[in-house]
Amino acid sequence: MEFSKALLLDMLEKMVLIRRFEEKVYQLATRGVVHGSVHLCIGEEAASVGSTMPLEKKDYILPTHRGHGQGLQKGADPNRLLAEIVGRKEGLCKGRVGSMHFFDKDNNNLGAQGILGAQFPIAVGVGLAIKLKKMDSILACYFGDGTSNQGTFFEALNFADMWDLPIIFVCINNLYGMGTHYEDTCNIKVHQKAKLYNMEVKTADGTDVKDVYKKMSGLVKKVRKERRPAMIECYTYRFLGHSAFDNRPYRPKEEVKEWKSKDPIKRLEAELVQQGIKEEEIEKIKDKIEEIIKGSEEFALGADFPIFDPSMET
Ligand SMILES: Cc1ncc(C[n+]2csc(CCOP(=O)(O)OP(=O)(O)O)c2C)c(N)n1
Ligand SMILES: [Mg+2]
Repeated sequence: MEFSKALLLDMLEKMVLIRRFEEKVYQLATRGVVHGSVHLCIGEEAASVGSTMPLEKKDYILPTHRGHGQGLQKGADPNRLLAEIVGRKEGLCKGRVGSMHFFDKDNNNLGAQGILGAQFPIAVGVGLAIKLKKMDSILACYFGDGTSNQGTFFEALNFADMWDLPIIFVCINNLYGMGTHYEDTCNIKVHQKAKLYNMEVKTADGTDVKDVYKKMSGLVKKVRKERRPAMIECYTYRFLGHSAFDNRPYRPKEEVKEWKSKDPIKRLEAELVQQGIKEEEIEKIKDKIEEIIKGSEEFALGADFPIFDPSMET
């Protein structure tokens, strides 16, 4: 697959947007401005962008509880997403649900679940609805490595296979479920579980946006045409803790060092420079994102809380 300069720069811009957005959320969370739990995807940007970019607007996603990146890439307005995370009425869901449960109707983002594995029966329902309505859309159902141990995963794989549902199961494998390494929970690799259910399965280097994009694009094309399920497992790493307030003592320093050396943004930047793209061009992208994040912070923190909105009183 050929990657044009324009596409690579677009991928970089999207990844930098997610990184800077998440850093802002982290800063606001540590200042006590974000209420409730918040799960950040810093380090996982290539997996979010590479897997969501090949989808079209008409396609649906069910993101994970760590889903800001997937939501932004599916088209969420950063101003309204940040406003939602800080609980303001200008937020995507009027400030009523916050970080973990936001949905974005305009971009066919059906929202994340706080109960791990609850997205799987929903995915079967959405996939069946797409099929019965004879729509051309497909669904990307995101989940983490830890979530693949839930019984609902196997039920959904079975229904998707039996009923020929157009679902791509997208595993964001960041090695850990909270503080527990995946290998301490299961001897079977996540994608091998899906193989049992007769579907096309791919694995991708989740720190390489091009690899994820290429493999996901192939699956999107196939699932859209053949109306059968598929799965992709993206190997990646979250640089921060499980939630904004986890100091991650359970992770060996060497492991962290190794994965940070594969930082997906630095990796793409290095490749772009090698291809002759000037550093100033990359800096221009970063400056643009800086302005967007500054604007989002002003927008979100300047908005009202829903409780002060008289129109919402009963
Ligand atoms: C049914 C259920 N059990 C436990 C939890 C608590 N919990 C929240 S996130 C999480 C770990 C999820 O790990 P994984 O699926 O790998 O996703 P990641 O957090 O790594 O992105 C756990 C155990 C929950 N929300 N729901
Ligand atoms: Mg995980």
